Amino acid sequence: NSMLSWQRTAFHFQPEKNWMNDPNGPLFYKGWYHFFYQYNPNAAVWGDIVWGHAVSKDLIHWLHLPLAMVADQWYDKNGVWTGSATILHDGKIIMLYTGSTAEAVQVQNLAYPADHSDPLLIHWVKYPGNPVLVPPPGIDNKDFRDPTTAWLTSEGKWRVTIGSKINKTGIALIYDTKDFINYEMLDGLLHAVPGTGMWECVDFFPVSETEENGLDTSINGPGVKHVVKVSLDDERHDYYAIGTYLEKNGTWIPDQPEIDVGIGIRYDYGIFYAAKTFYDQNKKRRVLWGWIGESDSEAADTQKGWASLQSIPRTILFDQKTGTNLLQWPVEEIESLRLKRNEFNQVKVQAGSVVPLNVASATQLDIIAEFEIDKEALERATGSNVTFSCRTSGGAAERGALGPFGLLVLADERLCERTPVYFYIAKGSHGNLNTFFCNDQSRSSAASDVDKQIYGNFVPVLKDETLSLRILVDHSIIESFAQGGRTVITSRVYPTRAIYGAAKVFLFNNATEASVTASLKIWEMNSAFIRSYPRHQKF
Ligand code: DQQ
Repeated sequence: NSMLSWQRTAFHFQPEKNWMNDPNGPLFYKGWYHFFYQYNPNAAVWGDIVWGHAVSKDLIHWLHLPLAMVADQWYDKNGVWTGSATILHDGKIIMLYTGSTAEAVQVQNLAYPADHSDPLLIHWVKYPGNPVLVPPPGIDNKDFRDPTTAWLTSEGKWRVTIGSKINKTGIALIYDTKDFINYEMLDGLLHAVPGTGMWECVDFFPVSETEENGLDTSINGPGVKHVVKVSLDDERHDYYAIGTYLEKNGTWIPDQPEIDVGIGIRYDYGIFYAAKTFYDQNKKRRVLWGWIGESDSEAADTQKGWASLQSIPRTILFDQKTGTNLLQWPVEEIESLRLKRNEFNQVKVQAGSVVPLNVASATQLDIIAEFEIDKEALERATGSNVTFSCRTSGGAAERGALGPFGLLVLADERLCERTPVYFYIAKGSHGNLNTFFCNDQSRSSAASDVDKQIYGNFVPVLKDETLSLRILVDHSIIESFAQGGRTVITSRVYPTRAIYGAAKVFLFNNATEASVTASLKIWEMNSAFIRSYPRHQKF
């Protein structure tokens, strides 16, 4: 529908029409990045789920391919649900995915490419003996889904984990297999956290404590930590924790019990769910994909004829400086879309002011910004015991001595619509500084039937670090990264005026005391080619 067509993005992955959700089975094979996804071919709402498929040379430009798998067997009649890829020693690929059976029982199924010599992996075969796993005793038929990529044990077996729950405790079951057909369930669990509910889309992967590259999923040993990520069905957020994997009994323990899976750190403090990583052997990095839904009404989605995006793929690294969190950063290939560069150096933004930035077109941007806050004001500010929270604050309108300050993106000339992406520094009663990173959607749109929450969280800032921001703006999405990707927020916003050539970008400082000095690079971004598959071809 042309009425809402400005909400369509220019460089984010999305199907041509209808509904998309979780990323599935991402992998690199014979020169191509493959991306599969939960897809409803019939409507812009969830249902009739099959696997969509697309390929890319660079994770940015995509070619849509025919559906990889449809719901054509009793063991996936109610949906070809989420799954993961494993690349075997001989280079062959296997897919494990959840089927919702004709009776709506969740089972695990095996599939593989029909022709490994086809770099596009167009045809997929389901193993005739499916399902390969059914819910074990004590597990509800509807709580057994989303197998991970398999990794090797020291004995040379493959190991996978599958999310579930017992009462209100989220759990990750563990299985060993030699052939992906026969499985042995381990007595223990990879992990369990009371009160977190059903664990969807569990992810499990190693990160290096010393190197700047990613690790193959089977890597273990000194200098390696392991991450567990779960998607909380009740809350619809992705949480991760860093810890130690004990390979012998297949368990994992968090470094810090108070920041355990499901109760600690989120990948993203905005809208971002069912994420999945893969090891990219092409560039020796671990790449994260995440599903970004809509936050407008279902009626609007039906009117648009599409719903959901995928995040710009993010490289994931262990933050060696803090030792307590991951770093997420848009893959470097996104920089190939940068067109005109606008530079602004040492712009002084006084307390209580807004500074327009002269950028010709501000609907497709890549922004890098650094902020220095006036040192005297920092020292002068009185500390207090009051705890700040982005979500429950008054947003960018709530003034403190040392914030908020940052950018207004997808703003119209008169600032009727704008989305502030900002820092807020709160001084504690002991003089300690707590820095928060927030997105305020409350004035993002003149439309009333869209979500206008204030998002955000604490961001770690080490001594003598400047505050830094990266923001990707693409029509109806804002992905923002603070301090090199320690804290990330994705917002979906639906401006009605700040669209196409009418969209602008501003600096703002709503602090009462501190002035800030900002230096920015702002690139206007090209659109990516996301092409449809030639229709005349029959498969
Ligand atoms: N989406 C899939 C499930 C998964 C959920 C169904 C997470 O396999 O648990 O579309 O969004």
